[in-house]
Amino acid sequence: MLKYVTAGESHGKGLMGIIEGLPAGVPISEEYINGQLARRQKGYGRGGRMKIETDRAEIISGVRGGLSLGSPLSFIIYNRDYENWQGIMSPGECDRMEERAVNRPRPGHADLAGAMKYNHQDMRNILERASARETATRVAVGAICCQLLQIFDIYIYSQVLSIGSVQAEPHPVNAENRQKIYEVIEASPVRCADAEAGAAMMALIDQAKQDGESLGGSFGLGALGVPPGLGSHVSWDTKLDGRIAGALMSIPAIKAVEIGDGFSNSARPGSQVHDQIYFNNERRIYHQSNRAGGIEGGITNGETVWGRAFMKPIPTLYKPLQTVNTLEWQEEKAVVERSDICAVPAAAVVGEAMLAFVIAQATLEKFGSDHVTEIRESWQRYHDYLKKVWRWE
Ligand code: EPS
Repeated sequence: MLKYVTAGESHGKGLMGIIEGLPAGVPISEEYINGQLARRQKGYGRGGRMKIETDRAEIISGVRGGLSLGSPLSFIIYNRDYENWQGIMSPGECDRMEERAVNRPRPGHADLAGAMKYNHQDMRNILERASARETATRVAVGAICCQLLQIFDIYIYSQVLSIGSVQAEPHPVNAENRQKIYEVIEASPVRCADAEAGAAMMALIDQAKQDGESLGGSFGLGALGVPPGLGSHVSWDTKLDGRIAGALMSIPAIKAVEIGDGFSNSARPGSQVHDQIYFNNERRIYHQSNRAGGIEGGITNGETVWGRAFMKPIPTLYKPLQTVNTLEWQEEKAVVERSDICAVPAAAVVGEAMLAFVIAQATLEKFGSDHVTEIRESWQRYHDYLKKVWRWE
């Protein structure tokens, strides 16, 4: 079973991750991981922290000579900003703790609910771990999963589809155009394939900044090259759509997830929703459409797995909202922490990582073994079987 755990506070020494269950023989490159971390740091509307950090994952264990060993893979990402938080976030003596104590919880953040649950008077003890800074570790984990998936020609993509009220048309991504669209998206400061919508998104972010506001939005994402048969219909927790939705929903500020045309399908009659099945000698068995998002009954059906995640606006507002000072017990304005105006483009990169993790986990469930060579053999056997028995290409 592929699993991972992360640790680290936003302004502590650093962030760490441990991945267990990665087979031996996967080519792992720190440079590739760091390239993905750099993608997460970008995006129009991000705050001052990204100017301080240059996130780099240092692999501590589980890799030798560029190949995974089959043992737990661990890494550390140091927080450069920790230097400025000595005595506030130190594990030992903290003589400056009061300077950055938080007792005016931000509506929408974990501050108040977390403080109640863990009985922390200083809400910094909650926000430091609730911070989306933790998503740097997820991107590193996802990058490692992508390096496994690339062996099987499975590729993950994402694109920003809305920021605030500005919507963009989704650009269909397939094996042929994926590289070209990737370049367009990477060149866009908001990771949007539609240049006109992208410009409007940036103008909206500028406006939000002026108004002391924050903005949410949505991104589409998908996995190309996924074979039929990942996930399972047999139990609630084996269904792949549920697992993907859960993984995406666990990203800070994501409050809704759609698989395929999930939302609009609910308003259409069945004849306009379900992807009909065809057969001819050239294309063999296939679907003409993919409104299901590549998953039927919780099992991948061989089409692109795709969906969309929706992010609420970041809870830190420079024009703060009404809250309660829990030391003085009076109504006041919420604390203003340095933050982003909009982090949807970064969240899209995190979404890719979570999708990569779930697809890698399901791939290993179906074909898993201790070494990549064995997994490849099992993968090939299964594809030969699909071709012969089910006429699937
Ligand atoms: C983030 C680091 C944080 C925030 C942001 C994401 O750094 P700092 O708090 O030092 O500015 O910029 O976190 C949030 C938006 C949040 O709500 O916690 C990062 O590395 O992505």
